[in-house]
Amino acid sequence: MSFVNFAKKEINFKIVYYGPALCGKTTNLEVLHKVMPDEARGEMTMLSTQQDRTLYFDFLPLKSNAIKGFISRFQLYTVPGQSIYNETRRLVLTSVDGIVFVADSQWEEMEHNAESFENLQDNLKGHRRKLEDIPYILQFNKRDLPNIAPVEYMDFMLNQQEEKAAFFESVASQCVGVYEALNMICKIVMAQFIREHNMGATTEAPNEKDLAVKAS
Ligand SMILES: Nc1nc2c(ncn2[C@@H]2O[C@H](COP(=O)(O)OP(=O)(O)OP(=O)(O)O)[C@@H](O)[C@H]2O)c(=O)[nH]1
Ligand SMILES: [Mg+2]
Repeated sequence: MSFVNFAKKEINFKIVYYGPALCGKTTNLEVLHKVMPDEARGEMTMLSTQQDRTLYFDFLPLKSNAIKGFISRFQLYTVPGQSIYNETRRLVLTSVDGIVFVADSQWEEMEHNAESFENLQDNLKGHRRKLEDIPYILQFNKRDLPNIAPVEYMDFMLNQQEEKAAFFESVASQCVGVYEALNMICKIVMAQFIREHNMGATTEAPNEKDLAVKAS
């Protein structure tokens, strides 16, 4: 859950990139780390196997001034997608404030996407939480590949909650759609924070200037 340090005027938000194995979660954080200016980003931490598969999680801290009078720190995490690491995935979801569900757009991955989405909901239950109570968005990745499902199909497959989530198309390896997805989840997470803390209209949606991202 978001952590506020009133003395330091800091708010910490935890965002988790979730999704099936090899869908591009780590790539999202890597490209964000590349495009963020030094003053907005911290060190990226990765713990991976020799094949670059995430073993525990990847971590990228970002800083923004989007809530006036406060420094907002967004802690971006990924989970390991391989099915054997479910306990780790469950742990990484502890106190999550917002989720980017990254789906692989290739037809042959549709089943894995659906399984991972269900796995996300199961793991949240382990924390006595429900997906519909947590800000989340969908990111349909690998749109550059030839054998991909139409977005309408993916939306139909994954977006059946009563309150539909926003979705984004992306090519994470080329930094296409990555920033837009991050911007949206930050915006929704902060809006929820402001509602819950009765802070009134102290903020506007974070935009590229707020997050101090330079166009790459
Ligand atoms: N063509 C294409 N390849 C991509 C895209 N995004 C990521 N990849 C590639 O997909 C592979 C897996 O990407 P990762 O980011 O490591 O995937 P992951 O979801 O972190 O995988 P796990 O850590 O095993 O769960 C890498 O070779 C990436 O370069 C994309 O949009 N298009
Ligand atoms: Mg990874």
